[in-house]
Amino acid sequence: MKDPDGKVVLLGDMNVGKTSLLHRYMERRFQDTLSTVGGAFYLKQWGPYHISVWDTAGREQFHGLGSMYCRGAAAVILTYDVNNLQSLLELEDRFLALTDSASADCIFAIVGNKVDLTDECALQPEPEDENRSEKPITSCISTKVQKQVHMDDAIALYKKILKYRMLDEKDVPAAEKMCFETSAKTGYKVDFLFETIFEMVVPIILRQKAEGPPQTVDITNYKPAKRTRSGCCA
Ligand SMILES: Nc1nc2c(ncn2[C@@H]2O[C@H](COP(=O)(O)OP(=O)(O)O)[C@@H](O)[C@H]2O)c(=O)[nH]1
Ligand SMILES: [Mg+2]
Repeated sequence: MKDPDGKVVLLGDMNVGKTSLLHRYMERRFQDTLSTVGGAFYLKQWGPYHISVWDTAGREQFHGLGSMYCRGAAAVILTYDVNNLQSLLELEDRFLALTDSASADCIFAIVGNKVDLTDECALQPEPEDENRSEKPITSCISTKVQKQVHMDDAIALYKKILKYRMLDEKDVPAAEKMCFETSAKTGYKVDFLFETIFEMVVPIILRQKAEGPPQTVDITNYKPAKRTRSGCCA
């Protein structure tokens, strides 16, 4: 298998819909019961590049695996459930620190999923032919359950992330562009989310390639030094 050129990681609490979002995008469907076994990834061909998109199980921090998943990541998708305020708070409290190992120029997206439960307009997937990237964020009138988390809360979190990463607002994509509301169930804005991220990841891949492989130790061909009789290494 070809090595991926870049890496995107989905992080967020259990049950926010990470696996469903990825499944919707890659498999084009929604399945009510999907289990996440450890961390799984899909390989997405994007132009000439292969981008690995990692799903995580949501409890990685307890096993110290979260930062491993994020190592070298070109983009991190922080996912919450729009009907669960706690799931947004957890992103800052538990998941943000896991992104320390991501690429220095890693881009961040904040995604509020399950918007089909609150917004009438999210009951339909987006029409295919729309010029999606030109569309401003519009919030539609809720006729259903009252949303617990609003776009403003996500935008505030995005600004905290910039502070945490010591980034200047003028050097990164605008908060309004990087906060999304999706429904894995109906497909609402799911393609838009992933395609926006993949577009943004390409320049990071190019930069990573130009700089060469990261400074890591390759242990696949490592042979331990032979021990001499005296116990010293040869
Ligand atoms: N209504 C609705 N339910 C969703 C949506 N996305 C996921 N779910 C449901 O939420 C639960 C958790 O989804 P899952 O993808 O396993 O979440 P994960 O733990 O973050 O991977 C499942 O019962 C899904 O069917 C969505 O967009 N809308
Ligand atoms: Mg999952």
